[in-house]
Amino acid sequence: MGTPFDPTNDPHRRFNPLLGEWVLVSPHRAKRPWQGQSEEPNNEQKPSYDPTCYLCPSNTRVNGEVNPAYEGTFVFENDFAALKKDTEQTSEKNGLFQFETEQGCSRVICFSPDHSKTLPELSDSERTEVVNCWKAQTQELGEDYRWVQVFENKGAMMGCSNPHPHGQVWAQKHLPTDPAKKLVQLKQYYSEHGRPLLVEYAEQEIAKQERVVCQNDHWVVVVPYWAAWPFETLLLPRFDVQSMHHLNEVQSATLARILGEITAKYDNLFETSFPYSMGWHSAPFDNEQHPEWTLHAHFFPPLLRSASVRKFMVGYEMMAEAQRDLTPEQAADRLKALSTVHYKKRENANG
Ligand code: H2U
Repeated sequence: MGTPFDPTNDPHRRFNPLLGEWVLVSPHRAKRPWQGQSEEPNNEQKPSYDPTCYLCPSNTRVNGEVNPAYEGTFVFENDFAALKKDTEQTSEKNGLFQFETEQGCSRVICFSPDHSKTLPELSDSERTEVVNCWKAQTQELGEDYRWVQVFENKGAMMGCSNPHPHGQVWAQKHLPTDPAKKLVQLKQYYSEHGRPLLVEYAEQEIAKQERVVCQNDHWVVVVPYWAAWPFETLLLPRFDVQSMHHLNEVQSATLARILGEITAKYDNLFETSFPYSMGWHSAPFDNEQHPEWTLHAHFFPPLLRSASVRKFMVGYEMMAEAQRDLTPEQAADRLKALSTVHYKKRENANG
């Protein structure tokens, strides 16, 4: 018989009810000595306009098209789109060999004409414009496609090809794999409990305050109990809403505010422009009611110990299941303690 179970020290598995998957938590590993590098704060200042950037206003893109002299957000069809709207509709199943064609579209969303800014460095009203753009894209594409995926890859570490502040939206006829798993899980919870899983989860996290990073009247950011990435967060509404385009003006403004807070905290964690992939899950557009669904966003950041030391999801994670070192509660404590004032603004204010 060993000593009694201590969740801050002993290996255990946590269940992710959104995907029906388990995560291995090995908190004792976070205590292992670290002799790797630690960096100086990154205060690199990019220019507001870069003549070589294909996303800056009035510049020419790879295919020769010229961007307008845009002043707010700007959306264009991806010149290297992963999905096409007029692919022939056909499918085949031949034993183990099965395919179906896919129809869709993919667009690039520039958040701002200012090349030097990222989401946390924009003003609340500029971020509200980004939210309004996400809403309009979701509504428009939801009329033609079952799934609308709004997302942002930030930083070279996440495969982002250009520092100009931008995200993407992809829309497609079929429900992709992860949202399809989520739909099954959320429907099952709703049929058993009569309330949406994520509405109940947000209420319980707010009551516990063990994993809450920041909150306002309408939104809450938590490191989910089942987080896989070291500083993964989940952004949840504190009201019942299924889709991005259903947000009213006030809810959009408070969303812009909390997005500024969580992304500033992220940048402040290692005093670097914090890489992540983030994305929104609105309910599927399939002409059905989705009372089980709650609009939400995931942030999946790769960093673990410093601006360059990342968590690799490799051997065990690829072969078995996700694994993390520090506990979600420890990650939440660190993020919660950080200022919501961006470190670059702080430096400027002091300097
Ligand atoms: P990422 O940085 O997240 O890769 O997004 C940039 C997207 O911009 C990428 O998908 C597109 C790329 O295909 N792009 C254009 O559509 N036109 C260009 O001139 C360059 C890049």
